[in-house]
Amino acid sequence: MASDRVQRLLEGDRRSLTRVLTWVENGSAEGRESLRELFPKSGRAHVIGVTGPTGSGKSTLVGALTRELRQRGKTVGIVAVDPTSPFSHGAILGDRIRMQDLTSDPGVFIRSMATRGALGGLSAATSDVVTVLDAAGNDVVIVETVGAGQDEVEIADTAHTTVVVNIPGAGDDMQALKAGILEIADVLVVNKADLPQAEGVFKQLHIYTDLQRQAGWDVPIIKTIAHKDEGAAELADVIEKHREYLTESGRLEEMRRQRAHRQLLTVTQAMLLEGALAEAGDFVDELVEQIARREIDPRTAADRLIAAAKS
Ligand SMILES: Nc1nc2c(ncn2[C@@H]2O[C@H](COP(=O)(O)OP(=O)(O)O)[C@@H](O)[C@H]2O)c(=O)[nH]1
Ligand SMILES: [Mg+2]
Repeated sequence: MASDRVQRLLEGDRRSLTRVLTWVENGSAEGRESLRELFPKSGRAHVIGVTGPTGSGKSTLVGALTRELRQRGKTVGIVAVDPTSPFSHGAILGDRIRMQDLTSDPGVFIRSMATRGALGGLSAATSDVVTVLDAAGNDVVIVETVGAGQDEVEIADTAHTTVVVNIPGAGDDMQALKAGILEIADVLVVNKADLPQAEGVFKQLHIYTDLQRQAGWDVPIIKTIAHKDEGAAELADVIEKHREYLTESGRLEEMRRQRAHRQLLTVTQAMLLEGALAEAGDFVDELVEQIARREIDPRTAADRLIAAAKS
């Protein structure tokens, strides 16, 4: 039963948390039921998105940040939406050893997400997983996404604080800028600051942020050496400052309402579509044929599909 599991999850049972997350990721009936019960208990966690190119050290940095937050007494949930994440597999030995102190810590919960199969797309599934980890009582939820395509922009819709990780010497220092992901950054990180070209990236990012000032918040640029935990404390400090800024400026409230609005519309859209398709059967194929043959326009076809669902 979903509610028994939810009850145990709320009491801190990790196996129940794992089970509920699987339900939620699969979009099952138990998952929906659990989310209904858990949603009112969510909204306390500070959600941090960490994005940037593959290999920039996001997972390593998330590990370093988590260790720092643990020292500050915070509990941490981690969602890795990166199939190559050392949180799931493929870690080189050194990384794996460093991950172990996290995986054995009862104040840390790590979830790797499958990148396929979720109804409503990955971002919807991610935001549900965040809701569950939040309701489970984690003070902070960190979401790691690969900087490829839409994911990193969508993560900015789920996170309160978006951290964009840059690295020196990736062929083109301003790769990230081109991909447009600097625009979503609340905090910029130059990781691998032990490499000689780091200073150049740092300077370029300063020029960029001088041009792109956000009202009320100056995007800080932090140098880190993630595999040595260097810069993690400074990163935790600016994230905390950003959280304070969001709260005090009223931005957080505004964000909550914008997101509630977006969630309502997204879910309504998905449900209407589901409803329209549930009864339609071959009628969909028929309409597709008619549109393809230019016998009817898509809007008329949609009208008929909706009418058929209602009757
Ligand atoms: N030199 C150097 N290597 C790093 C640093 N941070 C991470 N790495 C290494 O970069 C590689 C990719 O790291 P990973 O965290 O998996 O990157 P992700 O793909 O962005 O999650 C690993 O071998 C890390 O050990 C750093 O600050 N300096
Ligand atoms: Mg990773």
